[in-house]
Amino acid sequence: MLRRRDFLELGALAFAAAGLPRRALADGLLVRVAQPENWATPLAQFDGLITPTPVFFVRSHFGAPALKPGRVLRIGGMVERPLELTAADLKDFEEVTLTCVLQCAGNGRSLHVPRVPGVQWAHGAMGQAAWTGVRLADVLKRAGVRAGAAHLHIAGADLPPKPTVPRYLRGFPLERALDPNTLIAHRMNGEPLTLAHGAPLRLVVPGWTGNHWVKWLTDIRVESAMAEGFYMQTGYRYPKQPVAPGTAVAPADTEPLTSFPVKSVIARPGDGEQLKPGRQEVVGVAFSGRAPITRVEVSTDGSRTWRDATLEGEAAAGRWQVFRAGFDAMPGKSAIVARATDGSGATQPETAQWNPSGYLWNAWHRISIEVSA
Ligand SMILES: Nc1nc2c(c(=O)[nH]1)N[C@H]1C(S)=C(S)[C@@H](COP(=O)(O)O)O[C@H]1N2
Ligand SMILES: [Mo]
Repeated sequence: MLRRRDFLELGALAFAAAGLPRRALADGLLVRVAQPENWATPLAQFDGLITPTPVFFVRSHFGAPALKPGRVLRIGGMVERPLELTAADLKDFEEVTLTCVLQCAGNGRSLHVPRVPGVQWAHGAMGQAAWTGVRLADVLKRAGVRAGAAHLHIAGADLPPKPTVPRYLRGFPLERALDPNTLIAHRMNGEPLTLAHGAPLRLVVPGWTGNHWVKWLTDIRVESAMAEGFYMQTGYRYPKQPVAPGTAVAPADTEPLTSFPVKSVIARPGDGEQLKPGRQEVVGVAFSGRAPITRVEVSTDGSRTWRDATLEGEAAAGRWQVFRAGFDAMPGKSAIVARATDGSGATQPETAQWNPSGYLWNAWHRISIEVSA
């Protein structure tokens, strides 16, 4: 028999399922913008190889469309055999599971100096998950890409609040689509994709910024020319040459974003944390969209001296590893800093390269601690 309390809880669940109250859906996440969903993962979660789905950041321009498990994805344009696929049809292709980082291009935006407009992310617009789906290359092979094709034009089911606002339409070169790591995914961390993360089908583009990972997929068209529209010609572009902080950059001097650079983030201790003297540990994650991580250095004296951290997990471009460094905490205040290096020889810079949209922030992560006497 149901007690009155259980009954009330069931009632609350029913409201949550109907989308009310929305706040409940963001439990465990930091709400940057409530609606549309722009919810960040707390730093303390970045101490493992997998970010649990309930605390995995959500970024959306217009909010999720209706949940439609049977939604059709059309593959068309310059192909011999246009296809219509649902999530159930993916069983006709080889299944692939990849563990890799999803990071928003704007992750760290709020840390750029001078500040730039846009969602004010700190560190929480990233996560690592195991993504399951099929290779986009296999689907395109079945469709038969015609000669002269060079770009994909990609759309999802989400629509802007009014017709004068441009839709979220993206694209990337065919070459990237044919990379065996580019997936059409339907599962995340072993469960069906949630609506917030793109159900029923989304793209997984390891090593490249989140804007390429289109959710709620409806259309993939193969074309000869690059896709157009606001999110190709204005958004998600980066200066071709480094610019001085605060400088305006003409569109002709920008190019589309692709991969994200080397980065590490400290999960523990937390910034401002009070610690006991004695043996303590710095833990975090390090990754690069461009090459495997080769080294993470940690300083516990504000970057005067550095020592190598140990690495856990598999090394690969676009995949994060956990780093750990033990240290003897001495009474007083100090700063802990981490910096990673990848296999291309790139090391995290002390100061990130400023750019007008605040993309790709990857400066040394520096936190303060206070050790009691
Ligand atoms: N259809 C659609 N796909 C989208 C977006 C969107 O607004 N609409 N946002 C993109 C951006 S900018 C990012 S960072 C990722 C975030 O994925 P997540 O919400 O699963 O973390 O989704 C991408 N895919
Ligand atoms: Mo993003």
